[in-house]
Amino acid sequence: PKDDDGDVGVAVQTRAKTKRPPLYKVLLLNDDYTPMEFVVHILERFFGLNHAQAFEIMLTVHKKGLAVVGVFSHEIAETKVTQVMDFARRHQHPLQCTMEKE
Ligand code: NFA
Repeated sequence: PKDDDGDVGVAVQTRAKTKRPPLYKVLLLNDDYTPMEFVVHILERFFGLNHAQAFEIMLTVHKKGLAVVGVFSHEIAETKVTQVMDFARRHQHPLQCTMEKE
């Protein structure tokens, strides 16, 4: 014998999950040949760092082998990597820049 359980059956709209787009770390890698001043220039020019910040990150890359120089959307990260790689190649320096999902 069924009985009323008290559920009046109102359907509630569940909120669609708004996923934030993934972010990407842009990494700069050390090498033995690219001049320190050139790396500092790149960090100022393409990553909007002041001279002191740029010098500090350059030294971190030099000492640790790599450093994160910024975190961006996929499209912006890709643009930064391309800008750095093109600029380094044009000046015949072996500097490497890559990106990875955060
Ligand atoms: N290791 C390079 C040098 O001694 C400097 C460098 C720093 C290169 C950061 C690449 C990235 N000239």
